[in-house]
Amino acid sequence: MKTYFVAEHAAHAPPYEFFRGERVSAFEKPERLDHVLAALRQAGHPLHAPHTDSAAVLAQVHTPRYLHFLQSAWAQWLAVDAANAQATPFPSVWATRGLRSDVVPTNFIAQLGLFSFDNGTPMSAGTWGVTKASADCAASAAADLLSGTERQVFCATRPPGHHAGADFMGGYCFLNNAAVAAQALRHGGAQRVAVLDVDYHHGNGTQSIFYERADVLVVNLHADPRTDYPFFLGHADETGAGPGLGFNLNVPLPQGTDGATWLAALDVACQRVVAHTADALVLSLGLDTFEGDPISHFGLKRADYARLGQRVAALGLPTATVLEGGYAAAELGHNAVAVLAGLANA
Ligand code: OKP
Ligand code: ZN
Repeated sequence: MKTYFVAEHAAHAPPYEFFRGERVSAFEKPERLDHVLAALRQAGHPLHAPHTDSAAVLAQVHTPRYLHFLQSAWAQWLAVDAANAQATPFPSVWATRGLRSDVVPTNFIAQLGLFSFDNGTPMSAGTWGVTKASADCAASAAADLLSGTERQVFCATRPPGHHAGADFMGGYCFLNNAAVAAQALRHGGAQRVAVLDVDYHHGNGTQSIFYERADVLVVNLHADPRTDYPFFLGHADETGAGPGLGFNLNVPLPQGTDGATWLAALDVACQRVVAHTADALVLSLGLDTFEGDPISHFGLKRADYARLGQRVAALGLPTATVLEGGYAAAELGHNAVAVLAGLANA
């Protein structure tokens, strides 16, 4: 399967995050993708640099002020103090209910809070370049599907994207790669697109970007937000709004869900995708449903990932698959390759 990647992905490498108030090593780290790229090479999947600029589609997915913030963030951080080159910025104040989010503060830490919904999305010097190039991978995959050059494309990218909304970052995500692929498909002529998000965590950003649209169906299979991140979106009663009513499906599952139960839920999700009669599919492929994942609580095994690929391939749709989460780094490449094998073998 044709795959896209960003050679300089390790330039996005915030060293730490917070867990229960303590500094811990970042889970979303370059080694994740190093394992994926090694496994892709070993399995003979060709790796390509992106060939399509996502800028026009990014402007349809994200707000101008948020894109400006992301592009200028590291320079602003250095302007606060040149010694910040060796430090990692975190927000400490958020524009929650009753506070104004329409005025962008000049204070950089306040901007971080305005454009974040958590303190779990640190950046580093190379973050903008790597995230923009990752969005270019998503746009390249969509272009290949539109031209008919490929039926299946995989974006081996990090950081993930599905928690990023039109106007905010969160959950290690800055630009929403799946939304870029879906919007690029629509922009390039696909009439109906479906996004299927199988990451352990609900893809709140993707849901919110397309929530009032009927042309992009969003289906999420994820841990119940009552117990799991992102907590404040992803319930079963969220079915879309306005013209998009009926075009969002959430299938929350309890912690401890095993492969058999998960695959049965995947079948429900796939039936909804079939009913959408989509021209193309975007698969948000999080592999943190794995039994060995250090921050998640489902029990999928390697063999379940081949079944996942086979079930999605049976939809018979041109498919852009984008990598989301998955934090058992040493297993991540093997699990990704298992999905690709299933996708290819429908
Ligand atoms: C991103 B993706 C752990 C706190 C939870 C957020 C998890 C983001 C997952 N210290 N951090 O959906 O895999
Ligand atoms: Zn996840």
